[in-house]
Amino acid sequence: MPFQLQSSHITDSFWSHYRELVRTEMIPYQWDVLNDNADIVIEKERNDDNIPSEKSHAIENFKIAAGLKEGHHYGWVFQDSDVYKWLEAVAYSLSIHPDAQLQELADGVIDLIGLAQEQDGYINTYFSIEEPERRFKKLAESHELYCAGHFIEAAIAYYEATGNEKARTIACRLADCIDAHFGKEAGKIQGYDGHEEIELALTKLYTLTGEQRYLDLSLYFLYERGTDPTFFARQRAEDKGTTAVIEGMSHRQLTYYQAHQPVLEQETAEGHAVRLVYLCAGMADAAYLANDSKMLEACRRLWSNIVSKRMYITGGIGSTVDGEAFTTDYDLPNDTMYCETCASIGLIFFAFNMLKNEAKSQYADVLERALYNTAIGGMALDGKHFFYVNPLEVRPDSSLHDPGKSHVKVTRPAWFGCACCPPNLARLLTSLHQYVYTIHPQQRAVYTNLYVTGTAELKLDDQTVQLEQTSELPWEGNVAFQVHTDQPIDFTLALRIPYWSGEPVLTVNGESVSLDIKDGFVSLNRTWQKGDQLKLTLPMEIRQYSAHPLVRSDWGKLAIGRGPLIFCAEQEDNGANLHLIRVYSNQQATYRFDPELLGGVGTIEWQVERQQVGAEWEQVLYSSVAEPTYAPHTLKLIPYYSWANRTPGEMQVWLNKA
Ligand code: FUB
Ligand code: ZN
Repeated sequence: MPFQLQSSHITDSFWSHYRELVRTEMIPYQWDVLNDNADIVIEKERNDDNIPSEKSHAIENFKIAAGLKEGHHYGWVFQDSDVYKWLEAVAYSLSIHPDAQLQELADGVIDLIGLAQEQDGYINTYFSIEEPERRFKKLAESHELYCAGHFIEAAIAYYEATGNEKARTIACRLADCIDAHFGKEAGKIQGYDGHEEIELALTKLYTLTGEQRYLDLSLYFLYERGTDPTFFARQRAEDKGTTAVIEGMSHRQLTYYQAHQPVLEQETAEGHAVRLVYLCAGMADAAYLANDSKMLEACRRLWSNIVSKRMYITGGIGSTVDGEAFTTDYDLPNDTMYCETCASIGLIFFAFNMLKNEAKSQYADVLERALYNTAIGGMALDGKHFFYVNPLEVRPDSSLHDPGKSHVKVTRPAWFGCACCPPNLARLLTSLHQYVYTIHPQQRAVYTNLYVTGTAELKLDDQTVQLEQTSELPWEGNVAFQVHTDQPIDFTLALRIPYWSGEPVLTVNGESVSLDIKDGFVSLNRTWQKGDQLKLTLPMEIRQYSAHPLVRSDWGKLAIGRGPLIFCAEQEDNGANLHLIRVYSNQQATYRFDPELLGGVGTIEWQVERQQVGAEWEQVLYSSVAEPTYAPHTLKLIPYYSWANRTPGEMQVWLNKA
């Protein structure tokens, strides 16, 4: 019984603004950066002499690999992926907003990549230019399949947006090359890339082409991972290269690569956070496509460990800079954490692929949390400055003087030596329409994951139904739907009741409906008529959140949220030394939308207290006699995503409780 989501469009003012920013600012800006034409300072993501940060050189690398120019590769071994993610963002943007000039430019990039592709389908500018003999010989570091995965994703998006056959052909030839070299069969490499990505790209390629071997190859990589603990070590021992592919990686434990155990046995989220969530996104999609219940169970286990023990309230993940990694349960330091933008984007991919498997609102809740807080917090309001690391607490002086905090930036740099995050944001924002709904055809149900104004076309049997959604999120919780159908039609429209909502109210054609909430969704199974109208009110209250008592960094503190947004205090509004502020949880806070501030944001004001630092502390570091004194203070909070867009200063999400 056909039941498909044919298309989804966003017209929402909050999100259209971001998508326009990508189209008008980020895409042209990033193109300039990739071509070394932007007059910017590229920053190292942390103090580390090995980080190549003079220029991007990413397009130049392709020109050299294609034989159009002479020279050497510059940048990280995975520099190609910056171009691929940009291209993917262009693809989605073209599907929203056709632009012949941009398409011509992107067609040219596809041609260039085609020229850089080797006879057997292989593409990687570093290995093609510098060390062809080392191809696939140092997979722990080489990122060859990671880059391939990013190209495949970009090519699929570009083919779908523009019909460019060449993109699809290059992608299939690349996947075929990988298929020819990896697998269980004798003579093939029995191993996998140190950085997951190819797995989730191959499931997408299978979905596009229907070629079973692409799904099989994805499953091969997933199941092979962690089965032979000697694989990376053997490759390292056999490697004849005289230089490291990436300096300083040889000491990494297998957990860093999620290669310490077969994935079905992994109980906790370990290692490099982006790798883990890309792995999980691939596992969840493969589980869905192959109907693999064991794989799904493994996804559920890892999901549960992340969201119940290792995720920040902002949807950030990765507690340490060392290995950009998870640490242990409840270890969530606010000022030394990593919370890489890409990691939250990967968490969104994981959440969405879980929603394909099972309609449980917890996945959409986390997707929304990561999206509205860490993901968009990863970029400045101008679309041209980015965070790699997203702290929940900063003190500019410490970032400057403490080498252990060199990764915790106080302002967003224009670009990074390792520029994985900025184009990742561009592709996420331009593809956001894909995350709004999921379809469960067996149930004839469409599930609403996100409340975003826009339309969706559903194909039901031979009929097309248009779902028109109007939403006031993230500022107010008023949502409405109108069903446009020529004929009456049966299907289920399921609506998520978010964790942050007060008592929800639902009416259909003005009549109130009792809410039977299952797995966080209310399902309306009925015969829909032309013009049926539905109104959902999700009261947005100011919420005070506490962390699990074992999260030491948050003990005795609370964080404020309203709707999907987490709020924070900035020095600009509250003065320096934010740690001196203490809040009374029984004190009323007030919410107000300020159209003039930071492009228009909700603000929260709260009467609190601030400890005074008097003369008794002059030249005194410790005292057994000084009694703290407090003065009233009006605390002003802004949405976390909008921090660091004014004068650089302190910021704090978790506030001390009185
Ligand atoms: O290794 C490729 C990308 O660079 C990772 O996903 C990011 O964490 C950064 O290390
Ligand atoms: Zn990144």
